[in-house]
Amino acid sequence: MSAFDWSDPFLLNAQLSDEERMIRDAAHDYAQSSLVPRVLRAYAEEDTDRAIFTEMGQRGLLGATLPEEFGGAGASYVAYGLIAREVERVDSGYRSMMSVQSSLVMYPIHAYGSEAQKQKYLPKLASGEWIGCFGLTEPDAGSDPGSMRSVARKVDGGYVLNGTKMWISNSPIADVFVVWAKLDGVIRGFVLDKGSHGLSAPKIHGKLSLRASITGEIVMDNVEVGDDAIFPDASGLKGPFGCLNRARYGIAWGVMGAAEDCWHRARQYGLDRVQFGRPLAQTQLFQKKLADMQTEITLGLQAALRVGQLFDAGQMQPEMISLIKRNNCGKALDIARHARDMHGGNGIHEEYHVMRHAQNLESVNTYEGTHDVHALILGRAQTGLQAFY
Ligand code: TGC
Ligand code: FAD
Repeated sequence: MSAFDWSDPFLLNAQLSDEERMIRDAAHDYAQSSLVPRVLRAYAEEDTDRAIFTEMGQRGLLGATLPEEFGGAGASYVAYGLIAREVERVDSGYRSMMSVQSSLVMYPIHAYGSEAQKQKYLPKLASGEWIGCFGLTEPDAGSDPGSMRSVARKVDGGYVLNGTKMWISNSPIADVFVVWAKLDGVIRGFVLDKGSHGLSAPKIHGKLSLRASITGEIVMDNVEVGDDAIFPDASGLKGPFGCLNRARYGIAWGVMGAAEDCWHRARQYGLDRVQFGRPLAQTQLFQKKLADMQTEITLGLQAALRVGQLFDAGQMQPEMISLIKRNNCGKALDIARHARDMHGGNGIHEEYHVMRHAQNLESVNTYEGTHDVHALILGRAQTGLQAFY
């Protein structure tokens, strides 16, 4: 029997298939060799490098679960989660870029799009040549997307769209815009091309979180599109929610990667830093914090793996994803804040990375359904009573 592995207590690695381990290792190597050297400057200067999309595309990290005929890798949902974990181990913003492209843009085009839409968009999104964004949230419709004001109006040969989307990852550099708007009162999905008359995507400045990932608005001012821009197979809120299920699932894995980075850094710092004549890691309080981190990360990863396996077996239910998205984000944020504290003054410096993770995780705890909104989803599921309004 092998010795206890403090960094993998429940032998997660042994529960993966060879292919999943291979994809995980490819993502790990890419993230460590190409993203780590960039992240401090990108975060400090709020600079999103477009080349990251093509690099990820070359390595099969975009739309990995989609079939190979559309540029995907035909990978399992477990493998997709492992990619998110490795990318977010470096920075949540980089995982954001990857997961918006994969789950919120490529997935709906594949699941709800026409054959022509799939042929036109998916290969270029898979290669990273084109960048996508997903517009659901509006200035007055965040947790309650059903109250959106964006509208589509049917005209001869197409549609005219009006409305404003807010807090949209990737939008200022996007080539492809998946947007949701009401057509005769029913939410429908549209795919718009950059450069369409009346379509703009101003950057949101001044973010103190997710600074390596660009965020903007989407402004639609009488944008005219053809009949071929609507998704034929999505109607109602379950269209966007189908995409969110996938992105939220990836986040549950991703935040555990960020948390692991904080945990490992806190452990090493405690071993290296001597106060009162002994390493900080030799104090009871420090060890208790490390034990809490190890416990929550081990449980969170095991839960994400279980939901991934159910996803791959066709048995995923959205409430399972609410449970792990909520729990893993909350735990990761707590771990990052503790890791910052355990680094003392050094913890506020960029070179120690933990404060950047903590700042990022504030956003991740909020987007894709806030911590409390997922509590209400789970509360509704077990009481049959909806408490949103
Ligand atoms: P509700 O009555 O619950 O549902 C309306 C219709 O949708 C169906 N549905 C789902 N379908 C599939 N998967 C799910 N998870 C689903 N949840 C609901 C439902 O069955 C129903 O279908 P039908 O046929 O009966 O019409 O709708 P509600 O308006 O009461 O919803 C309430 C609530 C709070 C659950 C929901 O609105 C919610 O989840 N709010 C959070 C909003 C959110 O997550 N926004 C995310 C925006 S995208 C983003 O943040 C990207 S960040 C990306 C990054 O950078 O990584
Ligand atoms: P609100 O809904 O106004 O919530 C504010 C507070 O009220 C929260 O604490 C919430 O939990 C609480 N609250 C809300 N309703 C209730 C209730 N019924 N009961 C109790 N408490 C409640 N959206 C996209 O569409 N695409 C994107 O790519 C995207 N990227 C994002 C990137 C970043 C960096 C950020 C910060 C956000 C992004 N979002 C995106 C938007 C994100 O999904 C929303 O911010 C999120 O859904 C919350 O909506 P809100 O900000 O309007 O907050």
